[in-house]
Amino acid sequence: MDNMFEEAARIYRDLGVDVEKAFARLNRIAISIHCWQGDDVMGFESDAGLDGGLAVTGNYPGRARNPEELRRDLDFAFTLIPGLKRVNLHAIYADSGERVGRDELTVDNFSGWLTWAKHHQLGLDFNPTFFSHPLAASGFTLSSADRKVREFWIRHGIACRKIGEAFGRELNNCCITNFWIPDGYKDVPADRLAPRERLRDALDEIFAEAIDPRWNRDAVESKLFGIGSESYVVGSHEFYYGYALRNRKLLCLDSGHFHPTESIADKLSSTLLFLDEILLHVSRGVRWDSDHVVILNDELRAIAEEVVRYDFDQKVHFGLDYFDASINRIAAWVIGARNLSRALLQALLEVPALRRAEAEGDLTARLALLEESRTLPFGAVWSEYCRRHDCPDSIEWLNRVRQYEQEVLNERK
Ligand code: RNT
Ligand code: ZN
Repeated sequence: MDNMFEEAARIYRDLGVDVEKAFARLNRIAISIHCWQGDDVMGFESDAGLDGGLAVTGNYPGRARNPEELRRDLDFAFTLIPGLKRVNLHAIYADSGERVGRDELTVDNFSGWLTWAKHHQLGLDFNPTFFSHPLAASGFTLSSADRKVREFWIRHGIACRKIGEAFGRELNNCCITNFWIPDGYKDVPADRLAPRERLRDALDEIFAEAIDPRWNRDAVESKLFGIGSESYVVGSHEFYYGYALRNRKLLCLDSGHFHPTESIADKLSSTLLFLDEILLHVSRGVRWDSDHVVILNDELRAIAEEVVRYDFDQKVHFGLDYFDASINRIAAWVIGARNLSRALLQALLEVPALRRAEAEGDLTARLALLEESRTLPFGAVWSEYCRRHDCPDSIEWLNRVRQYEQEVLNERK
């Protein structure tokens, strides 16, 4: 412990904040790291490009090309990210067993990941992949008017829940299986209802079998629009909020999937009055892109504050979801994950006087305290948290990434 930390802890203590308690609580909040930042959402299934309205721009060298490289990169990134981590996989990252169609995947196709996760004591989360596939080329999957197409994707959804269940059971750590589909229209639809009815019915089929919630829980993710689905997205927010409520699913809120000034932080205190749990895809929208690397901005801080203030730690699951190929991909993981962790720690250090002022109706003091607390010695506390997790406590981490880039990434030609 250095003097700066001790002094900082004293300053917080005088304001009624227990730094050790904040550390202990942060240690229990897991961040699910999205494997797809490591390879530009390519997966290992085929060389076909990414679609579904998702686009990764940039051609920074060193993309992971196979499971071994991806896991090695994750292993390395994890040494630079303090705190509890999980790993979020997509169905296109199958790494073992016989090559089968997506509708026939089983946990055997993920045994490499499972062995790795066991070895590192990591929880796994999962996602069916409803894009980058010939049967998604029409732009419609679960809501397709073509029964054959729909049924293929229903089988895929069912297969993925079983994989999630097996992950949960094998790792003794509940897997969250998240459903996002790209379905929508570029231009003004003449029928908004029928695709939504088909999607509802398809989801009902996928979720028909009850799975022990100790091992797998399902989440559904909405989106406002995508590239090529600017006018209409079947799985809108209202659609999935309604679906999740009625069917007791997790609602997945992606911070890039709403109107630019709309905050998902504000949605937690409403939706969690009625839903049991929420999955967050922590991301950053910039104009038409929903997936920029997460920075420590007001939105991120607000999300963390809302979770921490009402003790939603067990009800809200944190996952990252962004992809950037214009900078070092490992640095992108590290920057986003450290920022989420930082935002959580900041929220945990909120001075109690802030809420007290509001409760007493002193809105002047509320604003004054809010602004004064921005310059409290947070940096020293964050550094200490990193040190306790054997992580670099400063920009030093970037030197390690540079070295890894030279020794490992630049060899991938
Ligand atoms: C797409 C959704 C979805 C994907 C991942 C790859 O807009 O955010 O979560 O980013 O499944
Ligand atoms: Zn998402």
